[in-house]
Amino acid sequence: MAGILRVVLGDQCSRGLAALRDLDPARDVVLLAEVMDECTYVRHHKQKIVLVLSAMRHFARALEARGVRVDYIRLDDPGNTGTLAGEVARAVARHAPAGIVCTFPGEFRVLADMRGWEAATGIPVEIRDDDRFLCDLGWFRRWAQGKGGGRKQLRMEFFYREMRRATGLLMDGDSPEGGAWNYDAENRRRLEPGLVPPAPRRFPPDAITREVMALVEARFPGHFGTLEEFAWPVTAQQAEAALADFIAARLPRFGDFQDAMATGEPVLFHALVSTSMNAGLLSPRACCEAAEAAWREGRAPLNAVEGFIRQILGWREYVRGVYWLKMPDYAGLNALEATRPLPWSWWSGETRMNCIAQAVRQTRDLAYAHHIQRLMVTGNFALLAGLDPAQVNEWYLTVYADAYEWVELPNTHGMAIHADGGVMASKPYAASGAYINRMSDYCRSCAYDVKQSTGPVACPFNALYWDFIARHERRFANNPRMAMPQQTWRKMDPAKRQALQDSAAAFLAGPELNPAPG
Ligand code: FAD
Ligand code: DLZ
Ligand code: SF4
Repeated sequence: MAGILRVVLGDQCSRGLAALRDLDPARDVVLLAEVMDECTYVRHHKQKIVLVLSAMRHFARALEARGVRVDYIRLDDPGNTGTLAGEVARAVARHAPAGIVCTFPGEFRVLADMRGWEAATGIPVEIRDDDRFLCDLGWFRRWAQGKGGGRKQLRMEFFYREMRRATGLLMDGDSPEGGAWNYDAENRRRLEPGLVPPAPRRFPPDAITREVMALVEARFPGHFGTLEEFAWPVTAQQAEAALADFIAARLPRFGDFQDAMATGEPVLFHALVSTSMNAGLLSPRACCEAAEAAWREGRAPLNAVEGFIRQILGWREYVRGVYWLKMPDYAGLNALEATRPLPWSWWSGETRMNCIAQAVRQTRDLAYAHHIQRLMVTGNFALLAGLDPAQVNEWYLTVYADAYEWVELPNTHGMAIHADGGVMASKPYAASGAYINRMSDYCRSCAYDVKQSTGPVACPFNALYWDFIARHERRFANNPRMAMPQQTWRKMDPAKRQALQDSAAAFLAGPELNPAPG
């Protein structure tokens, strides 16, 4: 062939992918390989495997329809080596290319593998920057280092403002539209009774997806999750339709109810675009531009549009920057010395804590939970109960259809459980049951009483919260953002403090924390 072998990974199903640019259809071959290693490096939720393999199969078809030669390896093809490196080596033997071109991957593990391909095959390997993101990693590194040679703490809010300036999104010259950078203060409403969020558009499985579903049920029967409700976009066209549905139906109220949680409402006014963006089916810029256009045309208010753009232009880019800046050491940090094993209820959904049960069951059925469920329900519980960061990270990487390490790890390890000691957030997002009660209706049908702090029926979050403050008193002594709860704790009656710590200890030793079934 003596053309180029262009390797495309499962989360790189993007028409404008760097590795596909300058493709010569007469000489080049695109390799897409379904491999066991990528399906099992964590025991992914069944919906995530279906989503990725189906997206790959659809993408291959779309390339072929444009006259591109695709070498597509199916999971059950005879001779499949089960690894990306193995499939690249086999493809080199088949096609004898002059070179290999690929795109910077989303996980450190895969980058390390890719860097070995040249030595393994004897063919030059070019790893191109992944320019599907709005922030270049080199730019982020320079920003993080700071102009004066070292910023003490990275802060998303400052990064976000730079990104607004750099992209011109929601800008009026040099100033932010509306006069403020951030309208979060307006975005904290609880779902009002009688307000029913519009049902999001679903994308029922076509023949290709159904074939992958059968494969996944047969090959990964023990993986977490169900497939019955699979309705994720698996093509760029579907992903664009999902975005359009969000912009028209849910964006106008996205801001108001961004932090709300409600029984039987897994999506509320959220966008459901992370799976598509992360798999490469939808561009982050297109999401931001569609939201901005809705505001300019009077179809959505500024607090909603700014909030949505901040999540993508700010948080999504920021966590990727932090991941590549801090890896590989980042994953091993355990600043709060947490060691407790993950409770079995995080797999079974069988717990008397209604908020956790809601989050886990919907995660099992949809491979989705929205941000506040991930952060303030399961994340907060993991933080307060001192769950082992490695197990918590693996759980989040396993159970969500949008989970790839570059985005999952900083959110879990940093934002939710503070295992990174404050790289991502200046204080831990620790909260008692009162927060969950304020933002949801979960407590109304819970076996525990959110108003009680001690005793067997007290909401576990309450005693755990104070126990967390007490346990880490010394660590956060100089953190001004933790001064208030620490003062309250110190001023508390010693008998009350003891009762709270006894309650927390009893709960932590009880059946809810059982790490095994039964
Ligand atoms: P919306 O709420 O509608 O937000 C719009 C978009 O903004 C999202 O699609 C997403 O691309 C982006 N976004 C919002 N918040 C974040 C954030 N903190 N980091 C990165 N992007 C963000 N997101 C993932 O894509 N993959 C993950 O594996 C993941 N793991 C998480 C783990 C924890 C503990 C927490 C607290 C958050 C995690 N997030 C993750 C971020 C966020 O929860 C999801 O992006 C969001 O819930 C996806 O649903 P949506 O598309 O409906 O988002
Ligand atoms: C997530 C995933 C899965 C389940 N399967 C494959 C696969 O069979 N082949 C492939 O190329 N990619 C797959 N992926 C996506 C990769 O895991 C992803 O590219 C890396 O985690 C880097 O983000
Ligand atoms: Fe969760 Fe506590 Fe409310 Fe129950 S009472 S739903 S455990 S916050």
